[in-house]
Amino acid sequence: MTSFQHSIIGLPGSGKTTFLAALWHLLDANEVSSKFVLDKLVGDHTHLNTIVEAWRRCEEVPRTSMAAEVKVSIHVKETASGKKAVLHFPDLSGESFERQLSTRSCTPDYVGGFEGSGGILLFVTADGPSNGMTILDIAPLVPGEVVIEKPEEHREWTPEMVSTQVNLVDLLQFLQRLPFRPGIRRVAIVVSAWDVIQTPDLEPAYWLQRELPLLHQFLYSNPGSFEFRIYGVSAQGGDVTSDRKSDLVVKTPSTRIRCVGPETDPHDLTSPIAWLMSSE
Ligand SMILES: Nc1nc2c(ncn2[C@@H]2O[C@H](COP(=O)(O)OP(=O)(O)OP(=O)(O)O)[C@@H](O)[C@H]2O)c(=O)[nH]1
Ligand SMILES: [Mg+2]
Repeated sequence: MTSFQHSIIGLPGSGKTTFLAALWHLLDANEVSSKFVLDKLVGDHTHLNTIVEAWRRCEEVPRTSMAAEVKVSIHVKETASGKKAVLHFPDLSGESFERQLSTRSCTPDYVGGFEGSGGILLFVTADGPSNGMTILDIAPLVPGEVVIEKPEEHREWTPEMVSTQVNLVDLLQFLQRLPFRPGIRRVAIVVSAWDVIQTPDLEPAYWLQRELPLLHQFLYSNPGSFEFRIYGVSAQGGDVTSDRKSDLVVKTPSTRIRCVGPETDPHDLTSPIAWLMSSE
């Protein structure tokens, strides 16, 4: 049986925990076709069971604090071949990544997470302001003169001062230097909250190029370090804090999930993970 240590990267609120909750339900419930299914229940699933309960009730999963970070392990079986594997994922807090960015350091455990044979799930939410706008982009839209504020007094640098894509590129650049082992890593970009996208049939790859061009260009121009694919994922199925919730709770839970991207069935959240593990 092969063991895959996958890594998850994502700033606060990028949809990491909701994805794990939906994945746990999908694997356990067998309601829709997926590339792999749950093989057996081994180990401690307290965290997965806690988050999946909220997910099944169409409630927001609790945000992950640094104190609540855990690793989960799932024994799965490939649907087509019957091959068995153990998948390990950390559920890290977005705050840990912010800390890594501002202190320029990370834990040995984090480094170890990138040593194994798995790949990386990198999360970014579609449910946020468009990134990368500068005052020059906005200027023509604002009537009157744009007043450029005077420089403020010195403030300590924080990751919120720069755009999401700059932070994500920085997090990926960490992996290109020691102590991380060199080599080509697979990265599945998961654009979460894909349900907020108004344009039907929008390609996740096009979304990435339009919304996060720096991240796209970085991945594209570093084939010696990263091989990437892009998926649009709605792990919740919609905004559970809105009126949509009443429509969502009556659905068969796994059919709320949407996954758009290469080689995937419409509800199959396992597709990005299967690609991380495949040899093609
Ligand atoms: N509309 C919509 N919202 C989503 C979806 N998935 C997650 N969200 C929302 O995104 C927010 C953050 O989700 P989390 O899964 O907690 O994000 P996280 O990356 O684990 O955040 P931290 O634990 O703070 O690092 C929550 O308000 C979720 O309800 C989705 O598929 N659709
Ligand atoms: Mg979380």
